[in-house]
Amino acid sequence: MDILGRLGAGVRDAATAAMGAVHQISNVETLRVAVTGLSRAGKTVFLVSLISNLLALGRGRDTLPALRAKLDDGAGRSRLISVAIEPSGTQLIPRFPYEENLAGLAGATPHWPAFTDQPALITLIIRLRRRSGIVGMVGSLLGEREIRLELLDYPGEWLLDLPMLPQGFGQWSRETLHLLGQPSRAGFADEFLRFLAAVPPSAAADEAVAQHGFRLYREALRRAKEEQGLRWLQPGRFLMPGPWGEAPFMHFFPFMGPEQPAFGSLALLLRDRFETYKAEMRRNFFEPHFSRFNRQVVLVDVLGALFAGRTAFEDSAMAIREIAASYKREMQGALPFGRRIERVVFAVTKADHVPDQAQAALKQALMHMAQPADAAGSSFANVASVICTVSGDTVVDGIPERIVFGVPLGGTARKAFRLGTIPTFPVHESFWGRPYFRLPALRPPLIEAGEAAPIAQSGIDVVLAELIGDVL
Ligand SMILES: Nc1nc2c(ncn2[C@@H]2O[C@H](COP(=O)(O)OP(=O)(O)O)[C@@H](O)[C@H]2O)c(=O)[nH]1
Ligand SMILES: [Mg+2]
Repeated sequence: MDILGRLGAGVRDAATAAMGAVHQISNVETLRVAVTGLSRAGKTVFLVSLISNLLALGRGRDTLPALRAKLDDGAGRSRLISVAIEPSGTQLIPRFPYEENLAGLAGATPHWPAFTDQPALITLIIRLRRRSGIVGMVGSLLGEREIRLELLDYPGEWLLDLPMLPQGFGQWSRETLHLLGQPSRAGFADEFLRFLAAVPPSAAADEAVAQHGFRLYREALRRAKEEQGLRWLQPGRFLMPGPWGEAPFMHFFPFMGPEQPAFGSLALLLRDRFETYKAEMRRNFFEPHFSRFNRQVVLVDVLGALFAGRTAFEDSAMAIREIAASYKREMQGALPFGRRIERVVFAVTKADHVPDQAQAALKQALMHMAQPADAAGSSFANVASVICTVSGDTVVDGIPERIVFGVPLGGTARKAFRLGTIPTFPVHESFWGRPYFRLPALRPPLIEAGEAAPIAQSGIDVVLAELIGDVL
């Protein structure tokens, strides 16, 4: 922009002379997009499909109409020249294993990507012609543009630590213990709560006690997640340690000690560890992350949460709402991490689990979950990264119903799937009366390996258009 501005002011000769330099400075831009979501939200699958479809677009296969529209040159032709994966070079973060994940999905017995809590990065190089007419001759002098699209996959659980940053140990402990006492969680934390009751507030610092308490507390978090589908579980790194693993400073737990803990007390040790944990998260994750990745995609498994029952849904909604609220604060410049977040797209994943006619209700459910995200710059989309079903009609008890058909994972025969209706919000009491179930894992359709054909998806083009359409 600066360079174009100066050229516009009439420094034409200088422009011609400095063509080489200008080309280098202005023709390569880097866009940094972070893809996040709680575990199993569909991040890995989303990225594989996004890359597959972008590479295909570069070869002239248009499966991304909303994005293609942003690339139009005004005369019906695409300005896109090519899309390629950038060699990793000296990248510090592990590379996102695109080829391996695609090979798994495209195998004779297709399988979904393996679970990982490690962040992974991959960069695409998008080459395109400039818009004609906007900068006219100068534009053609400047030549092609090259956009480096950095794509990062990282666990959304870590964002759950953002609200902890301004809290002191006392406040965090009080709120966390209050939550643990709620009927929805009490059963999972019994052993931890019994342990707590036996530790006097003024107990002396003892490594064995600190470690034991940490393990019991973490076990309560793990059980709440696995057995009840809860997601509002702090600290985020306890269940998703990521590349840093477990270290002594993490061996703390919520604890109500004296206001001013004495030197050498357990309360002081736990408080110091809590503060170190926050400082670590800030230094190793929040600061590098938010100062770099200013465009974010938050994937939400709305259906998984909705059909896991009221407690699981409300807890997931709370987690997503907290994430949305911290993005909003970041966008308004209230978080001290440097560069502002410019765009956030919230997307419901696995939208192929419900028929075409239920898509609007699904999006409403997402918007309800991500309520505080109404700041300018946030948008919402429905995504099926890998379409595993087809919509069709059936008759149940004499009443016609629109449902989806797909193959359950591990099976071969096509089956009808009826998840039931998506409720409107606020959810009517009667909705929660039905039995809970886990979203069935579906078999991915047969996918051609290599570069032959893009993965069949829906909605990825809308996400991309919202996310990067403004700079294409
Ligand atoms: N039917 C369907 N299932 C999906 C889709 N995306 C993800 N899944 C399912 O969700 C699981 C978790 O996805 P994954 O990308 O590994 O989640 P991550 O933990 O957020 O990286 C996969 O193993 C699939 O079973 C989709 O577009 N359609
Ligand atoms: Mg993953």
